[in-house]
Amino acid sequence: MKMYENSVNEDMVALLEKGKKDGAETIWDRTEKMKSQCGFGVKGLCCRNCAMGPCRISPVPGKGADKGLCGATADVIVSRNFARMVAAGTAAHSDHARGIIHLLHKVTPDGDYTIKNVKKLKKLAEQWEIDIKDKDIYEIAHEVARVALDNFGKPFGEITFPKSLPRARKELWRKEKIIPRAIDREVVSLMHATHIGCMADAEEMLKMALRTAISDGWAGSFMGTSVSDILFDVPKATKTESNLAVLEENQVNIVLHGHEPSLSEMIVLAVSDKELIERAKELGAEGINLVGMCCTGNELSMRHGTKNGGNFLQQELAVITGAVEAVIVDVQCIFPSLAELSKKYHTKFITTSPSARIAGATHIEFDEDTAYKSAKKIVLEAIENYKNRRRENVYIPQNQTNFMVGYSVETIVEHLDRVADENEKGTLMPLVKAIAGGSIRGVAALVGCNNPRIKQDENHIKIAQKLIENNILVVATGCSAIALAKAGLASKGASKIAGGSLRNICEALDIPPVLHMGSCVDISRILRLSGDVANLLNVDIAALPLAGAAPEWMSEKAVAIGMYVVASGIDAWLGVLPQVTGSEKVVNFLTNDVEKITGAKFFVETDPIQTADQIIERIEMKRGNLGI
Ligand code: XCC
Ligand code: SF4
Repeated sequence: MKMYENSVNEDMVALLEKGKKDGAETIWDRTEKMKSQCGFGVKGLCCRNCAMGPCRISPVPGKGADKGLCGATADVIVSRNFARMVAAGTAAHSDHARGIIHLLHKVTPDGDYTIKNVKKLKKLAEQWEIDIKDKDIYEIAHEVARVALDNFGKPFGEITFPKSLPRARKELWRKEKIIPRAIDREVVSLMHATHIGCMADAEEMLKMALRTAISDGWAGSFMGTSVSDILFDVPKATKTESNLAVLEENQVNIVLHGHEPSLSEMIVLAVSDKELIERAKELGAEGINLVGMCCTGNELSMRHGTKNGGNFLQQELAVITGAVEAVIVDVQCIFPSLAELSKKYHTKFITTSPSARIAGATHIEFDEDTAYKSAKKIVLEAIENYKNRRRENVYIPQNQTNFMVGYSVETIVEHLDRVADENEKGTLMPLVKAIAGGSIRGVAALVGCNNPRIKQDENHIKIAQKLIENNILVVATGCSAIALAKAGLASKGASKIAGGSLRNICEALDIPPVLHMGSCVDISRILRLSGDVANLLNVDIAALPLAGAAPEWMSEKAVAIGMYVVASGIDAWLGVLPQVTGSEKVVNFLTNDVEKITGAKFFVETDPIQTADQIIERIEMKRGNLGI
């Protein structure tokens, strides 16, 4: 008997079978081998923050140790462990943002990277009160980058927030002393507080974690998205295809996996390079087929309509097709197992980032200063590998799904313009009216990962279906968005299964009922949407009928996201139990008391239908409170 069911997608199950025959090991094999998990770890009760430990607190009161050697209680240990997850998640998103901003800081008109969206650049400059008069756009760009970089480590004051953040929210954070000062500072302070002999008050620990998480959402991620839009342009609605069937039988297949658009934007150019296409043809291929995966896949689909191979749990399956010449990766969510797995096939596993070197991989460092040349070198490595493909061992699934992608806030506004009154053009007012009038009951964000302990994509799909049936508009990012794309829910045709009033709106606006808004860093687009709607109504975000859910989450980034969502006043549903049940105090804070501070809280629900029902109930409650 298998412990865990693998995927809702039959093609993926077929690939797993193939993998078995090939003697390949996948994440599901490792999940089986892991058997039972550590009972202390599951509850967050194991501390190894110093060398007197590890200390494990007995989950059974009155039996075994009730304190660590230093005297830390279960509450202290659990809250510290959770806080460290928030720090790591914030660090990951924000370091990604820093990379993009550094790029903006050195961009030149004749370099490989240029400014693609001057309007967004100028807007950001104005918001930050940078004097742009008589200045060259590259000069403005460099100044914007400076101010952005200050938000990481400025010594005094608070983070410079975008104007989408409602004033009421900011004041609340100030009052509760959870307003972040600078991103790096919050991460460092939080890590400091978790050191032995520091914070030993669970609630205060979690409040610090909230402050750090806010810096992730409203600064790190927000700036990451804004600056990516400036450098690579604001995404527009585009149609594309998803699932591993997008691999091509007779082309060089390159899977690009990871997170940072600085790499993917150059690879996308390089695969259209005449010289490289020529070389692919010399080797007998019809062309070069670039396929995105996970969040890099989302970034590429958003801006270029690049086909998406799949989400987190498909990275090994892509290799198992036997049709992939190279998996090129940068940072985050990359299985180290790809190094060994790719050796079983002809696939080259190419790492490019100094932050994510993987033993056994081919490392070709991506150099931003010679970006195009560097990308060409990496792509050439894939092309040269085409001749090694073992045709007799190739299996490419046949089922692919069309979906729509590219719903930046700017693009949503463009669609709303179709029904807007003359004086409301260019604003979110039509959306506000649809929500107030009740034809859209609310907006729910589905985000986050896959997790092998859940049948791949099942929770994402079931929740989204039920929500749109009940006239709740779904916005999605990350691996959740890919799950919904593969299930056909991010296509315009999906409005057929939406409730009547939502269907009418989708048809009038020419949008699907599930809006793919990008990568995980692009959750900042959802924050912006929420803040802008709140500002139009002159209320705080917490008053709005909004919800967030991470039904199959696994990463520390997802923990940081959950915390900033709740800190922003939006309830967050988790489909996987976080490692906190060893402390009643921590559980109670996250699922209860935090609401008194931020106006929102966590719900933990593993059943997708129950999750959807709870979301609907809370959204209706918020509508009632608003009197709409
Ligand atoms: Fe990673 Fe962003 Fe999770 Fe997917 S959703 S598994 S974090 S790629 Ni962000
Ligand atoms: Fe044990 Fe305290 Fe050290 Fe943690 S910090 S390992 S609880 S002694």
